[in-house]
Amino acid sequence: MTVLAFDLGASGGRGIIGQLENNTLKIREIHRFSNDPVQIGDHLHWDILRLFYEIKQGILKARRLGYTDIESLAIDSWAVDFGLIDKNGELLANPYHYRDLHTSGMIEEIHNKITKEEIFFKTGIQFMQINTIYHLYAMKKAKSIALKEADTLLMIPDLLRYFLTGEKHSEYTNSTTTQLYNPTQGNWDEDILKTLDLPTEIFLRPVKPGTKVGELTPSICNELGLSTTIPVLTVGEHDTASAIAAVPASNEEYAYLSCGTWSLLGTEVKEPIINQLAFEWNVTNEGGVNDTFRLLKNIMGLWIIQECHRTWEKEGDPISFDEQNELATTAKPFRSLIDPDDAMFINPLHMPKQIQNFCLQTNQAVPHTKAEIIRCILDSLAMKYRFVLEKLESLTEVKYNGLHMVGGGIQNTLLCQFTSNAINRPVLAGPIEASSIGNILVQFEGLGRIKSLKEARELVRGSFPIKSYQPKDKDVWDEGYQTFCKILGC
Ligand code: LFR
Repeated sequence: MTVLAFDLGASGGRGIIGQLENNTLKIREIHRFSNDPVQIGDHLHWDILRLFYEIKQGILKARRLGYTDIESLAIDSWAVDFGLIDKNGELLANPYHYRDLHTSGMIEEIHNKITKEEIFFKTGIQFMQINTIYHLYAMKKAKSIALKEADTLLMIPDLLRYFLTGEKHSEYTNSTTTQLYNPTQGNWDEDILKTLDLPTEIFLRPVKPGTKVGELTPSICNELGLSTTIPVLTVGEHDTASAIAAVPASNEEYAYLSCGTWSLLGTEVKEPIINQLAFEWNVTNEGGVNDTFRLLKNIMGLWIIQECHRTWEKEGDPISFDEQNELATTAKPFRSLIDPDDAMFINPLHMPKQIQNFCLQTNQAVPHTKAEIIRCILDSLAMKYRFVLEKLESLTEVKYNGLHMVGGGIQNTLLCQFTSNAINRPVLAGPIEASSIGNILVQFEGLGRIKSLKEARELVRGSFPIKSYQPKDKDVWDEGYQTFCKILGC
């Protein structure tokens, strides 16, 4: 059985062939491409046509490599972003990037009309400036023509799927990230939409992962030289939902950290946890595959390091990712710490300077060298992981005996070790390509080859290497954590 998965991340995408052979899952990357957001005037956009082009290139490559028996394909991507379609079926405008700053101040504005409590108790979703709700509201305020003319809202994978199949559907896991979906009602929350004077008719009732929702149109088959079409399925189209489906946990109660541009730390629950504490700690309950919920928290993640790299490269003084970790081990631990989730790190012009600003404002030693800066970021991320893990444990009343780390970020072995030290528990790292694997597994499920998440995870355990890290230097890390908590004011 052969399927094709496209996994789009904020900085790059890939096309991966998944095959089930003798109870082992084999994956092969056949296409990789960068994802380069484009600033036009005051706004930051995704280059959606380029992404569509790359998906078609991926299908073409699959054919050229001799995969003529692909039984289905599916797309997952980052969450919250969307395109608007007019009544003639045309895309009205280039989708905004979630880091576009037109959402600044929108959290406060919206909550003059509807309280934060009300939104949280209806949606169970954490407050983040990047959420769809704030983009739509910013567009409304700016009298956006696209919003006025919109007939249908499609999230990024919905939109690309629409380009491939001509069929419009909203996928469930991704819909939940908008902060406009009500899990109790099982549909979009009309009260919130109406209170904010946002159109209700542009939303389609969400479809669960693993559903066949179309096939490549005859004209695409023609363009790509395919003699037969390929069915297109929904999967956990939010990349994090796909990543969590591929966590190789062997018991039901486990904690995970999906590690990439963002760090998503959480656990899987059967029902959303929507209560006063969850609200105060700003955790989220995103929809997962197989009727699970992802109780988690977004942590700014490797974005901060990626941005430092980009800045140093621009300044003509780049360092490699390997060099970075060598340097970080030479720097003094916990000399300066940041809260990675401070809004000042969402999209600053100069990330290293922004880190220095944070340290200045919090009366700490200011990191100057690259070694000091990288060390500060890694220490702070690991500490924030501990902070969030402990909060989640209070909410679920479960003590997790370790942490599964998945995603590209686990190639940063120093971060994995620091995480294990900070939480003083073992870390099990793998697989790296979790989102693509989860995408593939849910396709297998949709095609009837896998029956449950349990079976899917057994397959992951039997097919991919998992590296284990044991905690070290407990006392030193405990002391560092006290300092971190003082800086966070917790
Ligand atoms: C990770 C991710 C997060 C989401 C963020 C923005 O790639 O999908 O889960 O909060 O990107 O969409």
